[in-house]
Amino acid sequence: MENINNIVILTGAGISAESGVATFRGPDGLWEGHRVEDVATPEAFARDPDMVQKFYDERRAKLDAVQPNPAHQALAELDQKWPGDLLLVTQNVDDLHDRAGSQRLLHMHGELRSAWCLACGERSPFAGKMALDPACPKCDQFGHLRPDIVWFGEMPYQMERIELALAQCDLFVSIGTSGAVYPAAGFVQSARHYGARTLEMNLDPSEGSLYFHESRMGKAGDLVPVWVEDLLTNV
Ligand code: BV8
Repeated sequence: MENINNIVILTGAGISAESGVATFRGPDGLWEGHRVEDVATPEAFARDPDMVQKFYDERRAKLDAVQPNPAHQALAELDQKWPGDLLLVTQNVDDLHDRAGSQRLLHMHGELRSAWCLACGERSPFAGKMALDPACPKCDQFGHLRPDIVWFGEMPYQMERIELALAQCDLFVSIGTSGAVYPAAGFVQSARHYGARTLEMNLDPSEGSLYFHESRMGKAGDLVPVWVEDLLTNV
């Protein structure tokens, strides 16, 4: 790929599927047996905080049983070796990119291993069960912690940094996402608007496939290491 300097990579649940993390649009369309609006909205948290806390406590606990896969590892290698600008934007709240070693990484929808205290406003690394109403690691007040997760209707994190990177990238790559949720689903159109080349790697065609210059269908664990090796060969 000729004169590619700045790269933006967007990942979704599909990149963690081979690690055993459930994707969203399961066959029943439910999120692990829950309606999205019952667990991933500020209204749901106000209505039934205990159920929402338990939903995220379960997903947080499952992280201990999963490992980064070759797709996560290949992106971490690219992060270490790519001389140009690179930003890995993930919609995933799991910590598999982090554990694979990716540094130029941004969790636009938050992280399961982080707590947000609504009393002092601080965010802190968090392990364990938030349903037990633990104290805030920063202000020691009890019962004010919420999952540090971007719910529907809430503004994703670091949108300015993402939009700046999209405006300056030569290559936009989307991996393992259905393109169903905005503003992430609109990034490919923004990147194209600024003249970037766009590549999709996904198991199935996504809602945004028509916007990509190239779509490679298959498993991320197979496609991503080959793509990274090819890119680094030409560095
Ligand atoms: C907002 C955290 C104001 C929670 C999440 C415009 C049009 C229509 C609607 C909207 C719009 N703008 C805003 C909206 C509303 C809403 C939205 O998009 N609704 C949808 C449902 C229509 N968006 C919002 O509310 C957003 N906030 O808009 O604020 C604003 C306005 C302007 C600018 C900024 C802000 C906030 C959305 C974030 C919600 N939180 N996650 C949690 O995790 O519990 S979203 C969550 O769902 C994920 O993070 C992800 O974003 C999405 C799931 O999608 P995917 O990750 O793609 O997963 P999915 O299962 O769908 O697909 C998996 C794919 O992988 C499939 O394609 C499959 O083929 C593939 N695959 C499977 N296995 C593999 C594989 N690929 C490769 N290899 C494999 N092995």
